[in-house]
Amino acid sequence: MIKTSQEAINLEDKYGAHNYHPLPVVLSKGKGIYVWDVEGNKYFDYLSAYSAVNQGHCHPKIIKALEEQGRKLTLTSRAFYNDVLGSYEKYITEYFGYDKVLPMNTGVEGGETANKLARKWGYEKKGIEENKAKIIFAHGNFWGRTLAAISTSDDPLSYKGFGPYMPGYDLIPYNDLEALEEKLKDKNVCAFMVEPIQGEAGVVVPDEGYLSGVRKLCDKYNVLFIADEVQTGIARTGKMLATDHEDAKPDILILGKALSGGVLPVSAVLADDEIMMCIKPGEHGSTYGGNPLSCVVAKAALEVVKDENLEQNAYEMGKIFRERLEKLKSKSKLVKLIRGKGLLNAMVINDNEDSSTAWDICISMKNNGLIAKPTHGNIIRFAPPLVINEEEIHKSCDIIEKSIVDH
Ligand code: IF1
Repeated sequence: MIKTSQEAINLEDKYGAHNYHPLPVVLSKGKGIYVWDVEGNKYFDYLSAYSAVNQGHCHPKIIKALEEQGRKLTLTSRAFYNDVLGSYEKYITEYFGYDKVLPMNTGVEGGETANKLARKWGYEKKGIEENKAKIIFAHGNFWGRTLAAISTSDDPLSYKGFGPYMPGYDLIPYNDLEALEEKLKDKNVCAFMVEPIQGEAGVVVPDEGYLSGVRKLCDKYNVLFIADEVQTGIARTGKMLATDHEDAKPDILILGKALSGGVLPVSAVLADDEIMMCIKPGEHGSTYGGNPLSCVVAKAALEVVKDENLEQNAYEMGKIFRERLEKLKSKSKLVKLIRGKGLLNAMVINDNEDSSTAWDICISMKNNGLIAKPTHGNIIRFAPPLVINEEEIHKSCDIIEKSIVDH
């Protein structure tokens, strides 16, 4: 049994690969918007496991689904039918308005699945010559850690030392419709895959009209619009999907993270038959994808989002949160910029990506009872669970303010 935080840190340090550099806090309990460390200190969780815990930690309805199904049947593989997959598929396709869903586990597998679907569609429907299909991405994209995902990355931290890279990808600037149109003229392009708000890049919000512009250009050139809503989806930005803010329904929608409310790795790729039926039995899959446990958990997690009106709450609380941070910005020289939508927000601290200021502020915030994570050395992401209320927003903003003003 772990008795102190230091004990747990020492174990991870000695026996775990050093592929992360966590904030020095060891969590042992979570409920709603709060987490507790081994010593019993309570924190506002302003990371929400990178937006996986939109419904709040250990949501009773989701945990109930987990427990009940866990006693009944957890995994069959897709070699056999199971009695919950079909009703989950009906539920999620109606929920998001697509003909079909392909269930996977992690977000990056969702991205891989979308890439494979787009290539297959490119060959079968668009008539691209075998092995010539291209998929366009934006600079600053992040969609996971597999070899395909790092092959589209322009962040050396992600790709350097892991080559050779997957061919068939091309990059353009984010938020640039002209550059996109130039690329889409190439007949070998089958898809443009993009995050509606770039998460890892530091919560980069494109101009209004960008997403609907992407939709129009993809229509014009017969190219699939793939939206990576792994981080932005499921009410995080104040709409069910970030693409719902505009007239920009993607051809292929990728969901992950909060699809299970932080309980299990559950991802999903949604598309209409014209695209989804391009993949035939045996051509794609996963041992755990579509397992009964994940299906009931995901259904419960989606129900919670509707039952508790998390879209509306994220929208309203996000507004109050940004107003508070804007006030703080006018008081503090450290804060350069506040940006975001709904409850996916970021604060840019200074212009120096190599500085330790954001890290130091995160340490102060932790000491004052709120945990968040710096990204790129000079940006702090703020993404609490969407069940947060107004009083709690103000309390947590007091902590953020104190930590920055004291700095
Ligand atoms: C890590 C950031 C978040 C994602 C989008 C797909 C995936 C992700 C838009 C892949 C994953 C992660 C993974 C996590 C850090 C993280 C992250 F810091 F890099 F920027 F969320 F904000 N599409 N995002 O953001 O999903 O396979 O991980 O389930 O440490 O890699 P996954």
